[in-house]
Amino acid sequence: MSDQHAQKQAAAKAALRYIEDDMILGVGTGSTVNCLIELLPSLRLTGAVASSQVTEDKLRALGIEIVDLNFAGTLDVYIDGADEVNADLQLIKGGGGALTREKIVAAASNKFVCMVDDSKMVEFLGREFPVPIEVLPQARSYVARQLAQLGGEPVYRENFVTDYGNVILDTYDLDVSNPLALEQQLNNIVGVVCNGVFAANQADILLKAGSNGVKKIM
Ligand code: ABF
Repeated sequence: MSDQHAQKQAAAKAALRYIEDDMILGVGTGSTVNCLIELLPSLRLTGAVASSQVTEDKLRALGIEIVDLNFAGTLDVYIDGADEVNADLQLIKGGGGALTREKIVAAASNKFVCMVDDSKMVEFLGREFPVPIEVLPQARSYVARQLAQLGGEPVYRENFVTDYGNVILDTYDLDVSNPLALEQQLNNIVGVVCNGVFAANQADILLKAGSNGVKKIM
C-alpha cells in the first residue's frame, strides 16, 4: 500500500467523527472519498446524498440508501476531497469531473469537511492544477475564447461527458490570486455551468493527512 493511499485512509478515518447516527450524509467523489465509503456500512446512516453517479453506484452497492437532495433539506455534513487546497481552505476541485454536483451538495450543507493528503496543499491555487470548468456543449468554443481573454489556456477534456451531459475545459494559467473574485467572474461567462474554484463554498474543516498523522485545520 502506497504512503499516499495510507494517508487517504487515515484522513477518511478521521472524518468519521463528523458523522452521527441517523444522519443523511453528503458524500463526495474521488479516491479519498472511496476510502470513506468503505467505512460507511459499519455506521447507522439514514442515507446519503451522492455528489456523482460513480459515488451513487458505490454507495448503493454497499446497501446505503440514496437520498435525492431535493428531499433531504439542508445537510449537516458534506465530506469530500480536493485537488488543491490553500491556507484559507479554498479549493480547486473537479479533477474527476463531478464539480457541479459537488458544489451543489457543498452549498446545501452546513459543514464541508475536506479530506486530503499532504500533496494537495499549495501556496497558490491554479499554478499547477488547471481550473476545471463545466460548460454547455454548444458554448464550448465561445467560453474558450472568453477564458483566453482572461489569460487562461483552456484544454478540452477529450472523451468526457459530465453527469449533466456537459463538457469540461481544464483551464491553465488563470490568475487565482483572488479565488472568490475569479469564481464569480467565471460564473458570469454565458455557457459556463460551474467552475472548480471552491471559494464561496470553501472547506469549513480540513483533515490533512501526512507522515505524522492527520491534522485538523479550521
Ligand atoms: C473530488 O475528488 C474531486 O473534486 C477531486 O477531483 C478529487 C480529489 O482527489 P482524490 O481522488 O485524491 O481524493 O472531490
